[in-house]
Amino acid sequence: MDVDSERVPSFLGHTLSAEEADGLCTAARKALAAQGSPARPAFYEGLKEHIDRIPESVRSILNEFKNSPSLCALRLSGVRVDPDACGPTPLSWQEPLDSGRQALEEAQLALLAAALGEVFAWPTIQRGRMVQNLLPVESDREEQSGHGSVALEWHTEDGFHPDRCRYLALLGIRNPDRVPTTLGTVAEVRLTDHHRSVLHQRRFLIRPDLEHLRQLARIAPDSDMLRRARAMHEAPEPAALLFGAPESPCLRIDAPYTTAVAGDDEAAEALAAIVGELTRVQRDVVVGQGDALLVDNYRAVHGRRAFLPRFDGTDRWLKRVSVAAGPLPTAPGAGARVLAI
Ligand SMILES: O=C(O)CCC(=O)C(=O)O
Ligand SMILES: [Fe+2]
Repeated sequence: MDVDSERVPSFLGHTLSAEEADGLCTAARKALAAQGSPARPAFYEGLKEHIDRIPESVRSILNEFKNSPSLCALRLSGVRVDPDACGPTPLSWQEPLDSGRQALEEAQLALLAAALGEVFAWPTIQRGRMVQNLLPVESDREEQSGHGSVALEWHTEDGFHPDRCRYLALLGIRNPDRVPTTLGTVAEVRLTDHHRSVLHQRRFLIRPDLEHLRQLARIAPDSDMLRRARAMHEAPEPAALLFGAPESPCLRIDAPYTTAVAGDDEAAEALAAIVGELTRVQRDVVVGQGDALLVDNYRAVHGRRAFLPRFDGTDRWLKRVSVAAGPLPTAPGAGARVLAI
């Protein structure tokens, strides 16, 4: 798909004018000077005056997306990204990425994301860094994660968790082979009334993806969080896959980790139907250098095509931020933006 300047019901694309791009970049520069690194939670406290510096025309597109009853993704192209200044693509996310070389790019993404809601992170993903790095890691080639290079099956981000993000924001630093992100939206699936009604009932299990469990076992082996995450894995609470208004429902599903409750054949059939439909309507969106892709994680699932990584510093590299639509579930104060699993 090419969403540039094209208006279809579910997707909106806009290429920033030079003036808009400069305006966003200037706002980000000022935010950086005042708020410190966008990798840290403190950046996002008292950010409103900086969000208000995003050019009015861009803020109005962000608001259109946020308030729309049907849009599931917005791509803003032409964000000022300087891949040379950012440096070579790191070979792993553990590499020290806090040199500030990508701070301006991260701050632009952070401002766009913060215009949609509250930015947060998980302690189990890249040690709670607020802006994560998506890049292929050699030892993770086969993983179903942002570090793999096999096809990443479509999923709701953190679909297993009640506090999953409402929006996912990506920014392309480089993507030389134009490897697409995939998107599918609930608005486009065709289902029978019977399947729809089954999907609205708590007859499905969505288990946490293993990255959370792996990281928790490493960073907090004796924690309540690990016990909770294991319980979510071993005995997940049945959940509905469709929720909200029946005529325009929202969706939560994670293809590799979702099953029907044991013995519920009707639920298994409805699950197969929606999986098939989401695959049918799935489309490719390239997040290239300077493209920001904002995904409504309640309306769309996403994934990534397989690709051949090079591991030579020139690989695909995206930045990612998670956003809650409303107030965060944690009490305000230090640490509130790193949610408990
Ligand atoms: O690499 C991509 O395009 C998407 C990766 C992904 O699923 C994510 O960032 O949550
Ligand atoms: Fe994802």
